[in-house]
Amino acid sequence: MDLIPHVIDGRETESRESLPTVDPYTRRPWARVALGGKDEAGRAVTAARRAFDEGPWPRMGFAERGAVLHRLADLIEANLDDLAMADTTDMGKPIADTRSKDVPRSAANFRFFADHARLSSAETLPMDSGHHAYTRYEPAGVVAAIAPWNFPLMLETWKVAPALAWGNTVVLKPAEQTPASATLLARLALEAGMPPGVLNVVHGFGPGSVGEALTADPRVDRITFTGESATGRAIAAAAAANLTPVSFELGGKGANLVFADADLDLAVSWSVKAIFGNAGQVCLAGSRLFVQREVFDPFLERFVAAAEALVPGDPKDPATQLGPLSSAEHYAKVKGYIDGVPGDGGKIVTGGVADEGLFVRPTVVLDAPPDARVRREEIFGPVVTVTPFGAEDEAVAAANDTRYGLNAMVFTENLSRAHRVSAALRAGTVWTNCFFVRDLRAPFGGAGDSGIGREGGTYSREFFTEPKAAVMAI
Ligand code: TXE
Repeated sequence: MDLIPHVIDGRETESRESLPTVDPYTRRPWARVALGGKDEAGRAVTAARRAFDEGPWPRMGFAERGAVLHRLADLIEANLDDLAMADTTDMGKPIADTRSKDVPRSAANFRFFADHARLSSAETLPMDSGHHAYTRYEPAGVVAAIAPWNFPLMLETWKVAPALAWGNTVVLKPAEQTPASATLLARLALEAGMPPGVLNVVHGFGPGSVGEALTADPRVDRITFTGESATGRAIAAAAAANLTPVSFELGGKGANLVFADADLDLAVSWSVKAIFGNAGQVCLAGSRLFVQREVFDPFLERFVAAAEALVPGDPKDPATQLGPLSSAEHYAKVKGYIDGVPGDGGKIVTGGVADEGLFVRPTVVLDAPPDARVRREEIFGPVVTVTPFGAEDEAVAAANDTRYGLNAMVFTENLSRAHRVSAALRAGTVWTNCFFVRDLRAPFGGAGDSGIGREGGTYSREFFTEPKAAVMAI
């Protein structure tokens, strides 16, 4: 079986131990991954530190660095099949999605941030005192990027691309469940001409291992993390010892408001994608659906029909729309939520765990009271609660009744309502009549338990640089 190595200081490296990485569809190991620990994490930080303190990367011009990042994007596109298959095999995501979304968006991340860094201007401030001040955006240093398993390559590149574009060096720790594409990415980065030590990949676990070692290392200048809110708290505690700045994208419990004046076809089609895409394993999932009473019945009927029509199957088959959940542990967690629905007062109208493998059918829950676990906690599976509402302010209050504040969706044909409700919702992103559409210049992140900080465009620049004020007497 193939071994997926670390990439440290430009070299592929193994560890004494290795771990099988399991294909959740076949439920069999398909490769082994080098299992790093604190030693490997320390060596990777040393390499990244040296590449930053002594190497050419932070000292290159934006155009030269950008050219390497564009070459890397070219190579990602040229290797689309391998990268897509790596993520699909590791986590069970349909190949149609990895081919059309995850991998192309990963290439786009490098292109966007390379160009954004090169074209960014900085302030010049003429002062009444006869001085002027100007801003320099200097790379922060060594970035630890800790990634989750639900969009492996896409979320890794979302962190790595801006960090590299602004001249930092990186140690990337992919999720232990989905290691393969990160090693492929590091190989392609070297092929693109990135100097050794600029992008390092270390495989291993979080607590007590690679993840914890990276977050506690005083030689790390920035920590960017996507994952569970509880993990965010542990990382924040580790980072506090060194006052290392953190950027966190954590859990979500997205509200999706369908008003009676919505285009129902559009609302049904996006609402299905919003909760059942990637088998609901999306922080942005529209897992709390609120539908205005006047259209509740027709909406529900069409929504349930569309959910039941999704094609489950082998994620490697291009026709598959719904893969298995990403791991046996995660399946057990989602099953636990579904099993708890009746006891919490809810009613399952369609779905439930399937008879085979790690599949969960699109699951629609009615009558879940506001305090039911399915309505409060991030399930991270294809499970949605549907609740009727009367007036607009009732919908907004219900949507905002959550610790999370990552995103929300609004379906209405009324322009004033769209603006009003977008303003009233406590969420980092509000989509009207669409879902998952991104402009990489826009802020991305969440309020409350959904995270700390924003990334995207100038927001990424703020995080991955040390802005300096240079003040001149004229
Ligand atoms: O996440 P973790 P898991 C949610 C989702 C899911 C749950 C658990 O609800 O069911 O989180 O998933 C590393 N120091 N989301 O266990 O633990 C870990 O090795 C440093 C939401 O996969 O947060 C992995 O690389 N690192 C979500 C990464 O953190 C640590 C995406 C994520 O793992 C660490 C994924 C530590 N102490 C899951 N502990 C989203 N918001 O998109 C763990 N890690």
